[in-house]
Amino acid sequence: MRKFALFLTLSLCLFQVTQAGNVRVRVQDGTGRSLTDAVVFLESAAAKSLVKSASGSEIAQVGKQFVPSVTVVPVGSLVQFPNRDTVRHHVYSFSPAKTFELKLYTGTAASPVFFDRPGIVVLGCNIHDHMTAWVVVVETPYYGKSTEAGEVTLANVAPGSYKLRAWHTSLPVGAAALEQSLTVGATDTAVVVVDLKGAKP
Ligand SMILES: [Cu+2]
Repeated sequence: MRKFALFLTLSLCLFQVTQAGNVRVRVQDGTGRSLTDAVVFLESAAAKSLVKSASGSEIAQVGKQFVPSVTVVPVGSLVQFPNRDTVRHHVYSFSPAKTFELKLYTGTAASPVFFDRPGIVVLGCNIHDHMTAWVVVVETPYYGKSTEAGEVTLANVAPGSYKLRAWHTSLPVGAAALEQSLTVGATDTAVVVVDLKGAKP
């Protein structure tokens, strides 16, 4: 009986390991230069049903800057906006995906902001015009942000057909994430180069 149970467990592990692929993406501009902090994600109906909200993200205000400047969260996530400066900030967004404001405050804002719709949310500060940051809200568990080398690895992706989408802050204001189709196999690693024409490193 015990042997049987062990066998079952092992088979299940094996099943999980083999039924997922990895997607390695390199994001570059139209001339081949790497794009850092590009947001890359995979969309499909199946991916949408696997979304799990997250609550660990924060966008701090440090030295009159938002840190980090680009955040990607799954839909339904809460984000904290702690102020680590001694000056006050007034964080706001007029974006359709999330309109909100956190009035003049120092220290940790009273409550986190709930990002309940997919899209690109542009943040500003009413007091410091130069402060800007972005929250990309995605309907998928498969997402990431590119490194300095322009690389993102999306691990353990269920096999299937997806829309691979990519977005960078240097795209024209209001631009949606670019998309291309991608099929992910059960065990392989897909290597994709995304050319974000019009973006700048
Ligand atoms: Cu400010």
